[in-house]
Amino acid sequence: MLFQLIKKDKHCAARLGLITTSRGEIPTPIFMPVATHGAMKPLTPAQIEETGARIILSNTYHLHLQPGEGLVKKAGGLHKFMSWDKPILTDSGGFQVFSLPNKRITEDGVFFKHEVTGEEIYLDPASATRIQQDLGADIIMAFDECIPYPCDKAYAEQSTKKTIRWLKECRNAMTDNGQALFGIVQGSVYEDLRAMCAREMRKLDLPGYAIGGVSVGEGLELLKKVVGWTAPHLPENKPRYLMGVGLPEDILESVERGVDMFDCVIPTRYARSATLFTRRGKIRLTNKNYKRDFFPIDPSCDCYTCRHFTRAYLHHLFVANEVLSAILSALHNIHFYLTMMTEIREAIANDRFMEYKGAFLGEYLGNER
Ligand code: PRF
Ligand code: ZN
Repeated sequence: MLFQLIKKDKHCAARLGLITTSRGEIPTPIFMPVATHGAMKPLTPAQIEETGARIILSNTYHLHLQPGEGLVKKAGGLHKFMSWDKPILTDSGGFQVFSLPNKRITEDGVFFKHEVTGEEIYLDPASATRIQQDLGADIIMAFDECIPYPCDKAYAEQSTKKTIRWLKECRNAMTDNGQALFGIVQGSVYEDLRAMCAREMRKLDLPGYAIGGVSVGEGLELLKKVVGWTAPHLPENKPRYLMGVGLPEDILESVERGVDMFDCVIPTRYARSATLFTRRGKIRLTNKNYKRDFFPIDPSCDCYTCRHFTRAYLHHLFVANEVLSAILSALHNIHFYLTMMTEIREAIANDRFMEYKGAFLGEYLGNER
């Protein structure tokens, strides 16, 4: 994996870049749709491609529990198993395991119970890395502790030091087969811990770095601060990935502060509950106002859904509980996110990111406020 920093916007820290992998190129800033179990509820890989997705995210935790990395490896790796030949990034399980109610965290790893069988399972830096190698991901995330919010400084400090130590164990567990390991900066909402963690991790000279432990209930103002404290300490010539973020406004604020990669379940999850993104804000399609609305979801959108269907038809599909409601809505929402990312890249190329952000948010939030 290779990252080229193409240019920086003259008026903020936004960056235009290009990631090159053996499975294709990824222009940055980029949004990665989420296929947790190796499937993007409810789209086929052909439909995912049609949204313009260049890279998707999948999860170690879920695939380890079901069907198990051994089976995926036997099937020829995750790309072949799910029939997606573009890049895949896998998250390490560090986030999923730490959000479970019954877990036991030690200095070396985490014990937890299988959701269905109740069997005790253990994950640590070495096993999380090996699982991701077996899955065959192009980008592998380090096993970290995602610190909950709020968190006192003493806990945050010892946890962050452990995550740094775990990163070294992940790197030592890597065998060379062309996969790229990204470190994950933690440090909760403490500026000095974020800086310390970033400085320690960059010494390892990894192919990329993530900012973890955000979007855990701290709110947009703190998220902006944490990104602003962390990004400047990361190497300029490596991609920066903000994990699990977020809403369009979160992404715009973070691009402005120098983030290159994002992932979030929001576009697909919202699609299933009838919430669709438009340039003028979110709309809730089950609302009876849409029963006789014969306009597309977003008249300015050129996705398959908007080219062929009306709000009234989607309203009907949701009321009738048809599977097609989720498909058409997910196609539109992911297309909405990826179109925003394309426009972000064009804006940075022309040193106009701040104008773009202002215009986008003016229109988008204007109707929600
Ligand atoms: N660590 C990992 N995955 C994550 C996070 C993290 O901190 C987050 C936090 N928003 C989302 N996904 N490994
Ligand atoms: Zn559309």
